[in-house]
Formats: sequence, C-alpha cells, structure tokens
Amino acid sequence: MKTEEFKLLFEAKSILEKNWREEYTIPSPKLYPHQWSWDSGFISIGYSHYDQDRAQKEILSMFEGQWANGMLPHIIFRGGKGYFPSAEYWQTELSEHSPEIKTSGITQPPVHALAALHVYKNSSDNEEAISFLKKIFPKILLFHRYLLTKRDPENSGMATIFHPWESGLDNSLRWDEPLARIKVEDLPQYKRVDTENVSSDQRPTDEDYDRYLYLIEVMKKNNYDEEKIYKVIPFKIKDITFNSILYAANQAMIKIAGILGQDSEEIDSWVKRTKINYFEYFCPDASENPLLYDYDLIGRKRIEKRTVASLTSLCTDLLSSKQAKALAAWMKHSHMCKEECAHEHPVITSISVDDIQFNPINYWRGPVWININWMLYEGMKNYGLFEDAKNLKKSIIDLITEHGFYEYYNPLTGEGLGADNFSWTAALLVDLISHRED
Ligand code: 2M8
Repeated sequence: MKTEEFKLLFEAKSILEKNWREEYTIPSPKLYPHQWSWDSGFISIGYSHYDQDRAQKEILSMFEGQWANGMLPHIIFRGGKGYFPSAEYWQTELSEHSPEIKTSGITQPPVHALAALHVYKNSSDNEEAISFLKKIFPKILLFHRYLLTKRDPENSGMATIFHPWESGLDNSLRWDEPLARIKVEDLPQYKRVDTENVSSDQRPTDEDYDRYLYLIEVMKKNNYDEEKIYKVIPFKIKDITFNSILYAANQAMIKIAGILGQDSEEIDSWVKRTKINYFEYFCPDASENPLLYDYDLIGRKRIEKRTVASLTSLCTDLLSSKQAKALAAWMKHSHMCKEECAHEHPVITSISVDDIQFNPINYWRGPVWININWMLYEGMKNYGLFEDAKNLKKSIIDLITEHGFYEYYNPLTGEGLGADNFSWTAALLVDLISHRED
C-alpha cells in the first residue's frame, strides 16, 4: 500500500472510531447524532475489512429498532442531542407494532443483506460470521417481507415509498412534482435545527420541510397503519433506486440462504415478481430511451427527471449489456463534471450537470455523494465495465484525498459540504482502498 493510501486509511478509521458508540456508529456528530438505517449498512462494509465484530454489531444493533411487522425504521434515537424531528415528534407509540426503543416511523433503502454478505466474505473468523448470518437472516427476511407485502399491495415485486426521506435521496428533483401536489394543512409549529449547523443554501427549503412534516402527520393520524396510509397519503412512489437495491438485496439473501443451507423459495418468488414488472414500471421502452425513472402511483406516470437515480439499476443484473453500456455512456456525458471543473474530478453528480436545475451545493440537487458513487462503481463491475469502474474508483479516492471526509461535495470545485467527519464516506473509502481485485 502506498504511503498516501495508508494515511487516508488511517484517517478514515479514526473518523469511524470517533463516531462509534459501543454498538453502533452515528453518521456524523454535527448533524446526525443517532443511528440511521442505510448509513449503518454502508458503515458495516467499511468495518468488515478490519473489525469483524464491529461490522456485525453495526447491523445487528440497527435491527434492535425493527418493528413487530418487520418495518426497519430509518432512525433509532440513541439519546444524541440536537436533531429534529425528534423521537417525541414521531410518536411511534401510536402504532401497535413499534418497539420499546425509540425510532422514526418510516424506512430507508434495504442495503443490509448486501452489507451482511460483504461482512461474511471479508470475515477472518468464519464460524463467527456464520453465527452472525444465522442471527441476521430471519430479521432481514421479515423486513423484505414487510416491503413486498405491506408496501406492495399491487403485488408488483416493487415496494412503495411514502416519504422522500424513505428514498435516502431526500430533496431530489424527482420529488418536486409529487410534493407540489401536497396541500399542507394544520401543521403544528416546529423549529428546524439542521440549518443551524449547515448553511441553509445546502439544505432542503422550508416549503419542503413543511411537506416532509405534513406527511409524518398523515402517518400519525393513521397510527402508522400501512393499509390506511395507502388510501390517503399524497406521496406514493415506486422508487427506482430503492427497488434496485431491494432486488439486489434479495439476491444477496438467496446467497445467504445457500450458505446457511436454508430454503429460499419465498425470496425466489419475490425476485421473479420483480423481474416480471421492473421494466413495466420503470422503463417500458428501453430500446428508445435507456434511462429508468421512478413511477408515481398517484400521478400515474414516470417521473422523467435526469438524476443519478436513473443509473442505479446498474446495481441489478436486470439490464442487457447494451443497456448497461448506454447508461454508462450517458453517465459520462452528463453526470461527470469534467471540463468546467477547477479540479478534475470525474465523479458522478446527483443531478445531470446539464440540467437547468443543477445546483452544485444543495444537498441531493447536484452535489457528489460517495455512497452513490460507490454503488455505481460496484454496478459497473457487475456489467464488466472494469475500465470505467477503475477510473471512477480513482476519482472517488482523489476527491476524498484532496478535500476530506464530507457528507457531499461541490462537483465544480471539489469543496466538501454538509456534515464533516462523515461515517459512510470514511467506511466506503476503506472498502475501496481494501479492494484488490481491480
Ligand atoms: C439525510 O437524511 C436525514 C433524514 O433522514 C436528514 O437530512 O435529516 C440523507 O442524506 C439520508 O440519506 C441519510 O441517511 C441521513 C443520515 O446520513 O441524512
């Protein structure tokens, strides 16, 4: 390992060490003082390269928040100060399924099976890893069953999200139109704290926050009962990224079932269902337009916004190699900010740089995010695009080396934005540096 890489690895591990809290990791001390669901998945992948015990604890502790109906909440409130909406705001005790421990009432992309498989593959103690898989497998199974039943009354093999925060890409352009439909009524007074920590031009607008909270109010009024929520909530989306991850996670679950010698019939049937309907929802005419878009169940149409979400189907094995190449070419053309940049970082932006709404500093509306770049790097390898994957990996490492471990980055300058000492940035850097296969 080069000295530079060694230093970077050391820095990444120190950040994870600072953010570690006995059995889980906070995303960042500044903005996010609790445990977040998909963050935990990414973080455990980093740990899996040098601390198997922590990697296992990270995922297992996240499932302490699992609801009796299988729902895995997006936050477990762990007592940190200074986050809104707080546990008191969510009032999850309104649901008969919520656990003793305080959580939010919505979910996030199901990356955990993928993470668990990484933990197993990178483990030094195989017996321990098998015993970890035995513990986590039934919990993830319950979560996926929840997503593909309670969140999929259409039986499509694709889960529906009820809130932009469930997508993980919170204020993506994709949600502008569905959110604009919402008439916010009777919203209790509240005070944002995120903009006290990070400049408001890097965060979602107040109008968006009103809508985010209004959607939570609708869920509370319906006691977090999915059947009732389905009938009344004004935001119902089959999200392309969420469902590409879910499909890949189900395939990881089939592998885990194989390792454990368990039956995978139910998971096989989910995978089959997704395969049948995936293109119908997201891209009915792939030969005309290779981009895949979310499906808005209320507007009854695809949300045709050119964002990085359209590329995340590279995480599945559902594309033909022609489609995968077309996506990679489009990515290079419109998502890799090269010529205009002061620093030459051809990393992938969250919004197409030639989109009129591209904003280099606002959260999910332009900046570069490391978890998404990492997923696309993995996706390119799925389709044999090794040269592209290698270049992307180098660019991600260069960006972090030059600008540090941030939540997101300005693609025009490379400047780090949002929270600093950001855990998933550190963890995925550890994974990238530790990969030797390419
Ligand atoms: C961001 O979301 C939270 C709400 O969940 C927030 O802005 O308050 C998103 O980037 C989300 O994907 C991430 O899991 C979370 C913690 O890192 O922060």
